[in-house]
Amino acid sequence: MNEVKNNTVLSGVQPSGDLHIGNYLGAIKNFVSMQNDYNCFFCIVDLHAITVKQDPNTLINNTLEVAASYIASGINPKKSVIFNQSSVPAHSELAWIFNCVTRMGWLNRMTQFKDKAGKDKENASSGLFIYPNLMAADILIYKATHVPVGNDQKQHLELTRDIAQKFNRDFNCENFFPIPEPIIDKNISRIMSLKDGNQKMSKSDPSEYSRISLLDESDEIIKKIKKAKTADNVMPEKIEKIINLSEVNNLLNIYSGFSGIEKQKLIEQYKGENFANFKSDLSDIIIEKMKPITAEIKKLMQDKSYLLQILLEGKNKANEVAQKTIKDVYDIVGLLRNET
Ligand code: AQP
Repeated sequence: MNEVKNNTVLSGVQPSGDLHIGNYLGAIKNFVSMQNDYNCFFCIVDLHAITVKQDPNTLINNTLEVAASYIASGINPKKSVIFNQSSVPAHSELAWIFNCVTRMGWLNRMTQFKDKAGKDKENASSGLFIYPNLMAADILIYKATHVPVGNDQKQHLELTRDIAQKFNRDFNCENFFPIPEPIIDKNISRIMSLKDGNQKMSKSDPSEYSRISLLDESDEIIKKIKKAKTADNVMPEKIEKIINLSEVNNLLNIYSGFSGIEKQKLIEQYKGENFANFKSDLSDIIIEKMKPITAEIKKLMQDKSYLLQILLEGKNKANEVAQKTIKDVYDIVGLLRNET
């Protein structure tokens, strides 16, 4: 067996709305390349999604849409395990045990809770507060050794490492849980809203014009890029000037993410011009890369029984590993398993 294939990766996407090019460039595109080097578990984290309000009538459809997006983007269900989190109960069982391991002080330091709960902290669900414990369970139930993380998830992965260490120490089971390593790709940029370069592109942003969805057709992409905010004059000559122009910087990141061309080169190409040509070329490159994926997602969404079959196979494979870990955990913690 290939040496690196001894390592396991877990990552997930929330079915909290239509996926966008931020999810694609920041996560899914890279999942595709990881499947050759790691044993990969790609989860659709529906239990995380319900930490904020979801419409029960659309949640299942969104779950299938994430599965379709994974497959259409190139995740191969024969190589990687694709499943939805709630179908493997051991995630929730381990999360409960981690609720009893994690200290309140650790959770109180999590900045994502503060960002997501905002000023109305008293009204946030308790699920949102303990979300990092479930994320730790998602990772450790498969004894994942590596987790791809963007900046926003770094703190949660550090917490996962703390939980693994404390569990191993408290229960005298050195090395039971591996201490997972982050995979941080410096070439991946956070994709920001097309309307505000200081807000991240997000599924739950109420404005459709803030994001390009993986389901958008060419005319919608052209319209959204045309409307995207830029500086009101011309493309600056130097990269240093771009840093303060967050919207221009974001469009350059998107262009670079899809084309593989370095930002510096793009600036040289368009410097001194107004943004019309740049935007038109940017739309072209997004359309070129996304069109086949969009078409495939739509095709797969017409074949729900195929998607359900993939998720069933994924659930069975995931359950096999997760069941073994949870049984060991029950024994380690001293919980009676009254099984025949
Ligand atoms: N704007 C982004 N740029 C780069 N990467 C992004 N990701 C999300 N938004 C961007 C990455 O996509 C993966 C899945 O994210 P998620 O669905 O678990 O949750 P999220 O980060 O909260 O994504 P959204 O789109 O903003 O959803 P909502 O609005 O529901 O909160 C992660 O790897 C994430 O880093």
